Amino acid sequence: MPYDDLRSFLATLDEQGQLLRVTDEVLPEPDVAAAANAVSRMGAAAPALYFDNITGFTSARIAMNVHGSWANHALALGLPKETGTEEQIQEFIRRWDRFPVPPRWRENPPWAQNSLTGSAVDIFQVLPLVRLNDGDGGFYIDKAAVVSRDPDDPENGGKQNVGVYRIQVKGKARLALQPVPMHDIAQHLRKAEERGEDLPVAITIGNDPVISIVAATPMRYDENEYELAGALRGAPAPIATAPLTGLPVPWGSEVVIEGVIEGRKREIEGPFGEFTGHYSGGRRLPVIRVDRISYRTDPVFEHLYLGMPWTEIDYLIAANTCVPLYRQLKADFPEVRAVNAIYTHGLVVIVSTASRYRGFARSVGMRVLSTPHGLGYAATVIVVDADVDPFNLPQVMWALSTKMNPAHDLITISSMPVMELAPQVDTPGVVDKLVIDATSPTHPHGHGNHSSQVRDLPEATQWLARLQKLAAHR
Ligand SMILES: [Mn+2]
Repeated sequence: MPYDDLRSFLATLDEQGQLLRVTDEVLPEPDVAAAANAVSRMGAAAPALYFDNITGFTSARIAMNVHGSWANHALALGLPKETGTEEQIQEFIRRWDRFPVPPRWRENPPWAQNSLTGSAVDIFQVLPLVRLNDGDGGFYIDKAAVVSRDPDDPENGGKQNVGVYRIQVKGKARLALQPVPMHDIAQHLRKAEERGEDLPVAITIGNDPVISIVAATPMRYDENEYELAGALRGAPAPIATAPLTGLPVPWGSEVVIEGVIEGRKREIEGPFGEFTGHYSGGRRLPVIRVDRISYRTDPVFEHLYLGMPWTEIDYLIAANTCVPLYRQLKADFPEVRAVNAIYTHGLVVIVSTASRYRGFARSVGMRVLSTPHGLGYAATVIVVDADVDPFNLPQVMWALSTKMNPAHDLITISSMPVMELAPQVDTPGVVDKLVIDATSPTHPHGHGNHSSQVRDLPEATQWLARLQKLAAHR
């Protein structure tokens, strides 16, 4: 059964042994972030954390690491918590086939219980903010879904956007937001600024678990995130109208912050420890004026720790990065078997494909670079044969070890776009991209000696099933 809000999902995590309640009194800093950092070192079945006894706060509730393991990611999709990584990605691909499933409007959202408007707006009254990494320049909200419309086509539901962007708290009613130029909200803001307008936004915090997944999915500009949520949930996503901006927001959110990104204004934001595992410095970024906050009584502040992999963010942006890339490649190249973009949001992408003729594999690799996500992220693409599982890193290393000849198989393309946060570049936003062709050369070719590859024995498939049966009945 799909989750309509965060609380029902937390209850399931609890039942499944995937929620750890920290009931001892803890300091807001560094305890909350340090615990979330530590829980991400507990591996692929790590639990979520729930704090409700925080020094200096009377009724603060903070949930961390809600998506921070493959077990929790599986439960968010309504799968058994033991479901393996590739199986989850396969299921994600199958469910995407149901896209689009239109959302359903629902009355009486829980966040309508309380509100602050005008001069009473005070983010600090609603959210128990804590800093995450010790070099951060302030308080961040980094797991909110930000809703906005295309100012040139406001009625077009496809061009609406629901996305996760990092947000720094600058004051009681003031935020800064990072719109990476490759992301949809950057297009909305550019259009608003060309019109000399502000861009209305609704920032929703403490969402049902599928909203967080779709908000972090690199969908095409005109694809509606709620319609993907419906496909993933197997039921329409419940939404409601935000009272001030009229924007469609998740029905079940804990907190809805409304206001505008102020057109043509920039202020210093940062530093912030990012998903790359490195800090971004201070940069001039857009700012938000907050005009209204609606919130559920005693809201649960859902927060996300990120740092050196793997942390919650790596689980949140793993499957949902692979699947759109896979679908977009598959549309042009049916020979593509699988796409692994689970490492650091696909800064490295591994594609396995069959080849039709010489140069085919490298062409598939080049196509990765011009997909919507590839433009801002894929900096290195490794292409492997169809019989290499891109999720099986020992097999990928075997392909690199034996198939790749640097004289023929490295293609560098200079001065390509990448998001400014990529730490490896000389100039922010510009990178030389690399496609590594680690496939067996296809005829006609003049190099290598790959005619005698050892294959699994034909009987091995039967034996695998037999051994698995034996192992299951130990
Ligand atoms: Mn979008």
